[in-house]
Amino acid sequence: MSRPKKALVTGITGQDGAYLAQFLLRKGYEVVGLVRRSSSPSLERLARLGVQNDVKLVEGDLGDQYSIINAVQAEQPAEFYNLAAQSFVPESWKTPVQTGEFTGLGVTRCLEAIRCVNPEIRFYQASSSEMYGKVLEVPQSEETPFYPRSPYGVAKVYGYWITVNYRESYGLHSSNGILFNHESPLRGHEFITRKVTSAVARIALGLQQELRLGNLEARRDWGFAGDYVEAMWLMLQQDEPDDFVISTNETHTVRELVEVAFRRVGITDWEQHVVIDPRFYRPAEVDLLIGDATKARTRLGWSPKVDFHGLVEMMVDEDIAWETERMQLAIHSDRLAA
Ligand code: NAP
Ligand code: F7E
Repeated sequence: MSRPKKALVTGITGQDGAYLAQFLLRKGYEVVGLVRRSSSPSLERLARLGVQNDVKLVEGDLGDQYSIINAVQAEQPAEFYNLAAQSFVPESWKTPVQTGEFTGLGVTRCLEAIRCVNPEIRFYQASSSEMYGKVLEVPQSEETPFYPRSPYGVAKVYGYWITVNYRESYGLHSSNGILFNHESPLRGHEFITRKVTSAVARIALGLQQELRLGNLEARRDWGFAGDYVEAMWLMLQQDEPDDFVISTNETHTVRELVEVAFRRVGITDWEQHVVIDPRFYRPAEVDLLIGDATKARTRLGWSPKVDFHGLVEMMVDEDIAWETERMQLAIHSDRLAA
C-alpha cells in the first residue's frame, strides 16, 4: 500500500486552515500544521470541524526562517500551503512593518525552505483580491493589474510576485490563488460578515442592542471558505503551476449583507439597530471587488456551491445556535454555583 500524501499547512488555526485540514484529511492526506508558539494555541476552529486530533502540529513562525526550514526538513511534505498571514486589513495600517514581515517576507521564507530542502515540494500561496485595490478593471481576472490600497494589499503583492519569481527562477511548482473574500461560521469576529451575523444573532436573542459599522456602500464578492479550499488543492494537482482567480463573480454591498442577515431573524427595520461609526472607515477603501473566475472554472473544473444568501443565512443560523449554547452553559454554571 502506498503511503498517504503529506501536506504542510501554515495558518492551520485560522479559518481557511481549518477547512483545508478537513478537506485534505477527507482526501486521505496526512496533515501537518505549522503553528507559532503560544502558551495556549487556539485549536477552536479545528475542534469545531472535529479534526483537532487528526492533525499533527509543529512549531514555526513565518518570521523565523530556521523554524520553517526545520519543519520542511523534518516533515518532507509533498505539498505546502501557505495560509498564514496578518490578514486583517485595518490592522495593517497599525502594524505595517509587521504585516510586511509576515504577510510579505514570510512567503519568501517558505519558498526558501522549499528551495533548500526539496524543490519538488508543490507550493500554494494565499494571494488576495486586495491586490486589485483601486480597481483598474471590472471584473478582475488574472490579467488585471494590481493597485493595492493598504499595507496588507502591498504585502500580498510582494508575496504574489515572489511566488511567480521562484517559479520562473528555480522551476518550483508554486501557484497563487487570488482569492476574493470568503467567509464561514469560523470567520474571525472582526471581519464584516461575522461581525454582522454574530451581532444579528445576539440582537435577536436580546443580548445586544446596536451594531456599529463603517462604510455600508463598499462592495465585495463574498463566497464560502469551504468551497474555496477545494480550489487551493486543485491548483496543486495541475501538471504545471499557475495563478488563478477564485471568486463567485457576484458583488454585494455591506448594506445588502446587513439586510439579508437581519431578515433571517425576522427583523426588517434593521436601521434601528445600526449605528454608523467613523472608527470603522479606512484611510483608503477598496470600493468594488468582483472576480472573474472563468480560468478556474475551465482549467480546474472549480465552481462555488454556496451563494451569497446561502452563506449569510448559514452564518446567522450558526451564530444563533452558538449564542444559544453559550447562554445555556452560563445558566447551567450559575445553577451549579448556587
Ligand atoms: P485567518 O483566519 O486570519 O488566519 C491566519 C492564520 O495565520 C492563523 O492561523 C494565524 O495563527 C497564522 N499566522 C499569523 N501570523 C503568523 C506567523 N507569524 N507565523 C505563523 N502563523 C501565523 O486568515 P484566513 O481568513 O484563514 O486566510 C488565510 C490566508 O488567506 C491568509 O493569508 C489571508 O491573508 C489570505 N486570504 C484570505 C481571504 C479571505 O477572505 N479569508 C481572501 C484572500 C486571501 P494564530 O492562530 O497564531 O494567530
Ligand atoms: O471588510 C467594510 C470595509 O474586514 C469588508 C480579508 O480576509 O478579504 C478580507 O479583507 C468591507 C470593507 O474584509 C465595517 O470597509 C464596513 O470594505 O470583512 P472585511 P476585507 O478588508 O475585504 C480579503 C480578500 C483579504 O485578503 C483579507 O485577508 O466591509 N466595512 N463596516 C467593515 N469592515 C469591518 N471589518 N468592520 C466594519 O465595521
